[in-house]
Amino acid sequence: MDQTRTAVVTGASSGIGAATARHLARAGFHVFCAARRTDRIEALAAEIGGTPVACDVTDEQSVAGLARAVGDRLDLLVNNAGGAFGSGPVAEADSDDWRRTFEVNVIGLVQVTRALLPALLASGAGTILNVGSTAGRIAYEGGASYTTAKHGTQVVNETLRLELYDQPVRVMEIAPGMVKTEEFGLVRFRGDREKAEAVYAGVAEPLTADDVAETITWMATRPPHVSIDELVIRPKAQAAQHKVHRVV
Ligand code: 8X3
Repeated sequence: MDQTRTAVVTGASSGIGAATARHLARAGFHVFCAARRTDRIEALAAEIGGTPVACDVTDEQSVAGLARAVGDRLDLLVNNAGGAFGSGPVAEADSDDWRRTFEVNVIGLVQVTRALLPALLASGAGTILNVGSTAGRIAYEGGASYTTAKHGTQVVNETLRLELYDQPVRVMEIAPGMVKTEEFGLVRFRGDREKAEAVYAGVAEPLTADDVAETITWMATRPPHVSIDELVIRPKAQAAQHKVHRVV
């Protein structure tokens, strides 16, 4: 019997997702690298000996294709696909931005979880690891579509843990704070690099995607009876969302 542990990482084309795929592969997992951008996941999968799967988590048919590619058994699902779209105040809420943010951070996560749950159960000791955010713990100005959606991610996480309490699948969440990745800020600020960079201005060491990926891998490799229910990870410079040590 093939004992290689398998993992699915959504949003594997960049940032935390790509770094997590690399770290999990190093830890011995065969990783299904799922994302929309096929060129990126093909290159990543070739690099780590994984399997690329073109998948848009917001599209049910596409998610069904991911479940088919994975097959009957899966050890670990990292629901990483997410993002913030737009940064306007509630008074100027762009409904399309809000829908898009909910689609990927909440509905997409639910769709992937639902589709892969049978395979996770079949493993006998499955893990669902959702990538939330400190934005799912607090509110801040100009971020409500994202903070609201990430609160949703956190509630899905808690609900799943209750619903699966007697099943062989544990449910965990990592909630990162300030992580500097190539795309997150650019997407949020619609390509405005200056605004995206300003978030990290003067912060000596924001977290990197590797910092988060290494922690995800640690969480996922605890013995099956251990559940790291929620883990908040921030750079030391970010004592709280609004309290960031900057040297300018
Ligand atoms: C991203 C963290 O601080 O931009 O998930 O809300 S923050």
